[in-house]
Amino acid sequence: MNEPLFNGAGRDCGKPLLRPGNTNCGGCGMSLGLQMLRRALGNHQIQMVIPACCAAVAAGSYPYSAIGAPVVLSTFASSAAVASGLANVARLNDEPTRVICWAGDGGSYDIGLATLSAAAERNEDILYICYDNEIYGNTGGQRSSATPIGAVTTNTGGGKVEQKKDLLAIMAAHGIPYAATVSIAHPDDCLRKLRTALDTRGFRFLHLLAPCPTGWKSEPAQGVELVRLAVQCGLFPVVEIVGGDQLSINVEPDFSATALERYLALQGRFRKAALDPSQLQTAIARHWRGLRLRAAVNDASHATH
Ligand SMILES: Cc1ncc(C[n+]2csc(CCOP(=O)(O)OP(=O)(O)O)c2C)c(N)n1
Ligand code: SF4
Repeated sequence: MNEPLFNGAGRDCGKPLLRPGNTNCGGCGMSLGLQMLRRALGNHQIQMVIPACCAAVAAGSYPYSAIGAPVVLSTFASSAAVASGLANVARLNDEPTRVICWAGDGGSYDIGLATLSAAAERNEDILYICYDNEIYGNTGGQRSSATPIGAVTTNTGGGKVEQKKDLLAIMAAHGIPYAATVSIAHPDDCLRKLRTALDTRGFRFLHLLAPCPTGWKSEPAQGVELVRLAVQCGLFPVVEIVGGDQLSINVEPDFSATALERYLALQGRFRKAALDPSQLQTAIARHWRGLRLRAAVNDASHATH
């Protein structure tokens, strides 16, 4: 049994990273994210660290894991620290293994943020992927700091009052080699970024919007459409940031009010609250002003070199 548990051959080894019969709900965006990751793996051998979350339930207990890779299940607070340890062992043993932290928004935006920030500051050789379903899904759908304004969760009955935290900007502020958002509705851009992140060394951070039919009260078949609408209306910017400050916009939204309205209408979590879409449009416009400024600085610095 010397064969590694997961060793992709070519661009798609055919072995699932998320095996059939797993515990994820039908239509789970995180499942699609894992499938995209498998397609991107190529020849990379991987080890995964997964803190408490829906993906940890899918990983289960060895040898019954539904994840087709070696996985260390960690506490929230330690996941990036555990991944740092694994990455350093791989480095000392001269192994090419890529260490991937696969964590939800609760584990990334909130409970594991201290070690995530510390590992980024040390520029540990980790690929950290936050699949963001905008709630604590595994414990019944409580709010996180990634939950958007207006969304009803099990502890924001009238709709969340606060805006979503901008974790991508926080991670980029560490000056890490690579940070990007990935859209499962834009597979070419998504695969390119996953491969770039796998091939880059040092700390890499990817933020993947992961529709959660259970928490979002949406149709399981509409996850990709929801992400497409979120990108189109500007709610989920598709960008990448190299070296902490070189920001590129990868997909141009059209900021269509119709797309935003349809995005909200397709999800029960927004229907139950009296959300004024103009609150979201104001937040979108403010966020995009900042992104455009940073992208312009990047364009200008390229023009002068
Ligand atoms: C320190 C700590 N607090 C709370 C919990 C209970 N808990 C387990 S999973 C979970 C939700 C995780 O949410 P997220 O990271 O967004 O992943 P998701 O469940 O949505 O996949 C919580 C609160 C825990 N395991 N450890
Ligand atoms: S609760 Fe949401 S994130 Fe968790 S497995 Fe179900 S659909 Fe996926």
